[in-house]
Parts: sequence; structure tokens; C-alpha cells
Amino acid sequence: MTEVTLDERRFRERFDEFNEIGATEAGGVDRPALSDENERARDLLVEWFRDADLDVRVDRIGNIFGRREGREPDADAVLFGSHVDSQYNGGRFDGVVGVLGALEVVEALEDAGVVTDRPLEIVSWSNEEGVRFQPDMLGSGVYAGEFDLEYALGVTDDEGKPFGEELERIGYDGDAPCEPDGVNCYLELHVEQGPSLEDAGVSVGVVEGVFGFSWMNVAFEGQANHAGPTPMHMRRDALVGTADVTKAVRELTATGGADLVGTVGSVDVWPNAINVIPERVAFTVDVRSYDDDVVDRAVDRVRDEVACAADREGLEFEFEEIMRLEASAFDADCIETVADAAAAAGCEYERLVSGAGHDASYLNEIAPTSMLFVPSVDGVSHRESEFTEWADVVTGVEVLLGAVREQAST
Ligand code: HGY
Ligand code: MN
Ligand code: MN
Repeated sequence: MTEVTLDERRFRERFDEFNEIGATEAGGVDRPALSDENERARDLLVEWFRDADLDVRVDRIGNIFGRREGREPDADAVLFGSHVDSQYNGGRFDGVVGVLGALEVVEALEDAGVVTDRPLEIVSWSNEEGVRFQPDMLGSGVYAGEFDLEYALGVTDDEGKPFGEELERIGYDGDAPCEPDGVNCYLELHVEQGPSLEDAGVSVGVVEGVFGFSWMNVAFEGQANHAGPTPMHMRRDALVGTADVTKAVRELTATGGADLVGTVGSVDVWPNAINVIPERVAFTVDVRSYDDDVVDRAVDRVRDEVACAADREGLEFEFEEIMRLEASAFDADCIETVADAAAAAGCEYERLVSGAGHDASYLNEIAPTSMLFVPSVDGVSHRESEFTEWADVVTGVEVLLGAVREQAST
């Protein structure tokens, strides 16, 4: 097989230039989906895809594809990539490593004059993070048929702005159909966002699946009153109910299942004043496990805890599950392709399951899929200090290159 070498300088310069967009003081990025910063990031990506002579298309939900023809134009394509939208104060590596790594793979093949049998398609999915617009993995979900397009275009952010209008505002309401058209397999390089690889002292993770998870919206309604003269027995404090549920979520993860995790991540208090008893609180609950029954039981427990907390404090409540993703077990052959590529690159690797959600979960519904991880320092992610050693990033791209070449030969 012809030797293909990554241009590490090009790759590093691109990564640094790309992460100047939405850069935060603390060294992270703030590029939420369909923001002005996300628009600038998309524009730069499209420019680089075009510079690489890729055939660029944007689909109806704003997923961006770059296609490189192979020797067999009618063969199903090898699809690989990730996402470039970020958390509000997120890290520079989450998603970007997979998209710019994919671009470097196709550029390195071009530099070496290597044409694969199958076409290659690299992709940047819309709204993977799901922080501004829920649910997450929206672009890959529509593409894989999990969500219908109209529903996705209609979801709104906290200011009531519909996804479709924001997509049009930034000029990425593409006209390509949002559906698979001849996909041989999907591969995704991503930072682990957890401590396993660092703890094991290995540089590559061969990902065998992704946790299932549920996202819930809860609202408590009590009664605002003066913090001073209102006797405790007269209070209906929505924040007390919220605190009870938060504590219950922590407690149920202790007994609900070995890998069960639970988070109350977003809390909105009204009127949020130092001397007023909270009247309304809207908050979120995120529970995850690789065992779907464990997630189902956890959701039922949360629902019960909400009702009990409301009863104790005399609150009205609303409870809605806004997203439920089943656990994904990846394709055995794809997993071995990644493992073989890691071994061929001389890497020690570990097999693991991802606690973080990824677009690969939905791609796994429509094509053989697997992922590969590179270590996150201190297991940190979704934080501005998120970091991966550059040598590990480069190793990940080398393994991705090997896996893509393997899958792209017929
Ligand atoms: O929530 C997740 O795991 C992903 O970052 N959307
Ligand atoms: Mn991600
Ligand atoms: Mn993320």
C-alpha cells in the first residue's frame, strides 16, 4: 500500500486558526449551533473543503459534506467526520478533532496521489451538542431518519428562535436532501471526554458502543413570597423541590446500576431574588447507562421523585422527557477495522464504551459504524480547559487514515 503521510504542520495550523473563531479568554471556545461564530466556522470549513477539491454540499438541516471520488464512483462511500458546534464555554477539541482530522486524511491521500476504490465523504454534523437547541445530534438524527425535518427545523432556543430560521439567517439552509445515499460505513474520531484511556496509559480507544440516555425537562411552580415575614410552614418553595430531586438523582445513581450517571445541569429560578421565595424553577435531568433497562428505571424514578417532592412542598409540576436515545452497539467488523488500524500504527489501545453521546449513535442505525478515541487529559471535557496532547491527536488521525483506507478498498 502506498505510503501516505500526514502534513502535521498544515493540520496544526488549521486547528489553531479554526479555534480562533469563538475563542474565549480562558482558552476554550464559544461556538454554539447556528451562532455567528458557528457561521464563521462553517464558512472556513467550506473554504477548506473547496481548497481540497472536494465536492461540497449542504443538506436541508445544515450538515456539510465534502466528497472525494474513488475509482468506483458507484460504490458506497466511506463517510467520516464529527461536528464543529460547541458548548457555550466548551473545549477546542470536542468535535473539531474529528472534522479537521477527516480533512487532513483526504488531503494526505491527495498529496500522496492515492485514489481509494470507494468514494470518501467527510462530514460536519449540525447541532451535535444540543445546548442551544435540544435535542442533541439533531443533524445526524434527521439524516438517519430519527427525527423528521419539519420537527427539527421547528425546535426553538431559549429565546424562541426556530432552528430553521437561524439556519437560514446564517446561510446554511442547504438544498441537498438530508438522507443517506450510498454509505458503506461511518467512522468518527473524537476525544474520549473521560478518564479511561489516560488511566490505562494507552493512546487510542476502540469504541464498541455508546451509552443510551434520556433528557428530561422539569418545572416546579410554588409561590413567591417575602423571605422574611413568611413563616416556614406557609412556604411553597420551588427551589426546595428542585434540591430534593437533585439529591435524589445523585442517590439513584448509587443504586440504579453500575454505570448509571445522572446530572441536573441547567436550573432557571424565578424571580431569582435574594429576599424572595422562589416561585418557579425549570431544570433539566440527564441520565445515562449502557443498559437501556437501567435508563428506563432511572427515568421512572426521577418522575416519581418529582411527584413526591411536589407533594411534600405543595408545588405544581410539569415533567417531560424531551429525548431518549437507546444504547448503540457498533458494528463488529467496523470495530475490528479500527482495532487493526490502531495495531498497524503501532498503538496500544483499549476497547471501551462511550458515556458521551455522538452522531455515530444515529449513523449506527443506517450503516456499519465505529469510533476511535484519543485521551482527554484528566478526563476533562465540556470545559474550556479541555485538552488532548497533540501527539495523541496526530496518532488518532493516523489511525483514522488507516481505518478509512481499509474500509475504502473493495
Ligand atoms: O450530550 C452529549 O453527550 C453530547 O455532547 N451531545
Ligand atoms: Mn462531541
Ligand atoms: Mn460535546
